[in-house]
Amino acid sequence: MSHIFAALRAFVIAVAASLLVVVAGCNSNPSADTNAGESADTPAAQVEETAVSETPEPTEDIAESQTVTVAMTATSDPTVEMGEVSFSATDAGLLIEANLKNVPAGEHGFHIHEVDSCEEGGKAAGGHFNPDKTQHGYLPDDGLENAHAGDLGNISIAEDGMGSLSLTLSELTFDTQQYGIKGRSVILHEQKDDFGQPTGNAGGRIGCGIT
Ligand SMILES: [Cu+2]
Ligand SMILES: [Zn+2]
Repeated sequence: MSHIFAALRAFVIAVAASLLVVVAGCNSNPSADTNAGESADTPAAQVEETAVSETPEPTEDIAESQTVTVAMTATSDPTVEMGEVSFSATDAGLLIEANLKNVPAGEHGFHIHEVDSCEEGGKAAGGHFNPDKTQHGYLPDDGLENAHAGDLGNISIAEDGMGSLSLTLSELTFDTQQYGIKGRSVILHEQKDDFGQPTGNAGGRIGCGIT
């Protein structure tokens, strides 16, 4: 009789142990939580299709399906919308398309700055995104050797306050790698970038968006 009891007891323990393994397995499934954290990192960015860089896979693999759109607002009053800037990975590189509005007519310096903040009238965005500590220039012409990675030149705004720009840059990616511009800011300046040193003499920061 005690043998049967002992066998039964062993069986119950075995079943209980395997149930614990199953429960622990369910609780440790991290995918839902990880995704929620990912989007919480980028409150101002609207990620249209997922696949942001969790793994060190080549960017090309996530490229074609991904577009991120960043809202631009006035640094003097964040309730004033200044249009948007979208980032799409293509075979030729990162496509940056800006469609701005409510901006004074003329040429305005347009850069990626280092820090993901629009506070303090845009000053909290820090300096130009410059991973290689090079001089200021115009990335499409000067390349990473002679321009900051964030040097996107100027955007031309018409009398109606609107302007657009489209650049494809093979040097840049939208992630947090060396030339990745995720987790940074897009700054629209008060004045024209004249490509002088150290930062183009473009004056104050009138528009800002967080990547
Ligand atoms: Cu700038
Ligand atoms: Zn620069």
